[in-house]
Amino acid sequence: MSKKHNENRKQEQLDKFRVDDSGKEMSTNQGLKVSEDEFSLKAGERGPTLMEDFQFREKMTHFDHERIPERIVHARGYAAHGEFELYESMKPYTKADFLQEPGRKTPVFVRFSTVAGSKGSGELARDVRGFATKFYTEEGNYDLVGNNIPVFFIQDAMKFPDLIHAVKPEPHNGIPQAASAHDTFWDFVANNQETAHMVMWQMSDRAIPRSFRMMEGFGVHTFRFVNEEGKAHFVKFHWKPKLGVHSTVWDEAQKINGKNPDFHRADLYESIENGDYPEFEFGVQLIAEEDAHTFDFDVLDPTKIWPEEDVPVKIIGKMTLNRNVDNVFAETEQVAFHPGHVVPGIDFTNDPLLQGRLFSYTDTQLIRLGGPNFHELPINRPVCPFHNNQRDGYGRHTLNTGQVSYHNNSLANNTPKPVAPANGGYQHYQEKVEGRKVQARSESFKDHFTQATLFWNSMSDIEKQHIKDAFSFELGKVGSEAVRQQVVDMFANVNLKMAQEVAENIGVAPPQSGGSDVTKSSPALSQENTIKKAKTRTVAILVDEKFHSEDVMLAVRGLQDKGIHLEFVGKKRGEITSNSGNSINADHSFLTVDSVLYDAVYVVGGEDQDLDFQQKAMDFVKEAYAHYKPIGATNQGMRLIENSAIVNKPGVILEAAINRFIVRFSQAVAAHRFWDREVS
Ligand code: HDD
Repeated sequence: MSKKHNENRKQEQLDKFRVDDSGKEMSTNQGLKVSEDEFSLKAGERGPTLMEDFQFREKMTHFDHERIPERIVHARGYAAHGEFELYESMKPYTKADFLQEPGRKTPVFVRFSTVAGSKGSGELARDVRGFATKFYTEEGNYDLVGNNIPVFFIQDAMKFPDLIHAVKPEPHNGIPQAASAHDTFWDFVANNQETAHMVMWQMSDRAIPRSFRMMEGFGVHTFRFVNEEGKAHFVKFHWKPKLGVHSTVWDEAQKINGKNPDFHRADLYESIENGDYPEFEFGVQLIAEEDAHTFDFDVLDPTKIWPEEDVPVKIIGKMTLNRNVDNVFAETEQVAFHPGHVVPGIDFTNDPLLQGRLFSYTDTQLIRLGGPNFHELPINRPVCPFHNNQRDGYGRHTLNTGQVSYHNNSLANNTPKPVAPANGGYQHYQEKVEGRKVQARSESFKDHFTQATLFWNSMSDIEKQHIKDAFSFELGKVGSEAVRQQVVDMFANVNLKMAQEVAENIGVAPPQSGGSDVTKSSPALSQENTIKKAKTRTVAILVDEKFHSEDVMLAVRGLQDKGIHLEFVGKKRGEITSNSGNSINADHSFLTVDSVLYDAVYVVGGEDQDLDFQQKAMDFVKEAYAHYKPIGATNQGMRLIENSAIVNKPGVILEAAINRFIVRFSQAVAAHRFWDREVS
């Protein structure tokens, strides 16, 4: 399928580096034409390989060095290009150039990731998702390096290595991969109680998203907007997916990891190839600096949200991802994000987690990308010019000409020269700072449970059930009884009944005291209140010999008109013949796909449907039913469902009239899941 090009400045820049090798003559890296690429140079056909075989040495040496260290966190990721368009000027709040004129477009590159797993791990791990955006602005790169959860586990970067050591596979046996369900993670949680709020999110459906396209993104920290007059506002950043926020269920997520560990990247890649460009609106929450002390939390504390009902999210723009990468290593693997990549008008705060990040990200790129010139890699280059006196180092590309590489100088007329703030030079916000040098936690950072309970209170019944199930699963895998006990005792401070129910499931004493008197809730936190659409959902159509051609084609057209993506699944891949003699091509067989890979199932069957089809189709349907997914049937498919226990259950649509079927089934697909089903 042809790629739709996003003709923007970043793409024009990347075009200069794109190379198409197809149809070309083969050569060595020195440009020497190659005549033989299958056999090394030997002393006689059965003799030893010769040292002088430069071609073999070049090929093998390159191969031997083709891996770089994976990211210490967020190793498993996938990325795409796109553009950001501003709806509303932020001029009153920030002088950032890309946020001034409505309609202004800025190229972006976004990398989504899981946190704990290695580069090859399954994508449906119960985990936080990274959501890192590089804006290639005219004033330099601005990186918003966020997550799909708006708070963090810890308050001070000093603890980051401890947190990550605890969640990664345990050092003595390297187990488990991409999972938090083990002793060291929960031991860390119980002994670092500022984790409470984030752990509630991590145990919620947010940690098992349906798609990267259906997650929110958050800058997490409080940042500063600074306007032309030098006035500052505290700001939090939000990405809101136009398709709403949707998740899988845990049993499904675990099975997807086996059936298709690339589920999330494939979903992103294919959506973009199909022209179903993922869209996220960009929102800001703003608090004037002088109002920062009017809240019952410290705005610098990264374990706190600003409830949207108290501080509304102002939507100011939209990001559209419209181009897949050409080369995953060159772009996705080599992209280097950094919260310290800012532009004039955007500044930091004293959030101690953010402050530490400002050190860590450059440091990690030095080992990962092999030296200080990673900004020259095509994906990392700003689209505006850059000049300074930094030179040399591994892999330097630029040929800086001239005699001078220092400042101040007179030989080059004292250039490159610093730029005054009025002309776009970055100037740090002149915050007045005074205090004693201490290693301590601020008193205002010591409430760890109020917002954890706010989150719990905001959940629907089914979301609460999922949280309890998640705790029970995760802690159920913890060997140490003492750790299990400490964790439920800790979470009794969030909700006593929740902790007691979990305790019952994991074989420890239900806590007798605790509880919370927080009654506040924030409806914006519940996924039940999100946008629901059928558009871009995938449906498996189960079809067998002698299916009713006219009805099926009508249904297919109707569902496709609603933006639903359909795939035919049969007993075998290839041709299936209809009752009128024409045929369709099954995209998949029951062997190659599974109901967990689809949003919904539509059973058509066929006049000649045999026992084998009936059994396999019903297995498919039953699993979809157990995961609360919409199920539809027409024609012979109805007979199958009518004879089963799921007939007349919520979200199970049997409808002979195809036009009515299209309406009812597409509404069911939009609903995402039917939680009011009894599932054993
Ligand atoms: Fe981080 C990568 C997000 C705290 C240190 N982080 C990384 C990525 C994301 C985040 C999305 C992947 C970027 C990519 O796709 O290449 N990190 C966060 C958020 C945090 C956070 C939202 C809290 C609000 N991180 C955090 C702390 C530290 C780090 C406190 C260390 C002090 N993070 C890193 C890192 C990584 C990284 C080790 C690994 C690879 C990289 O930077 O480029 O430096």
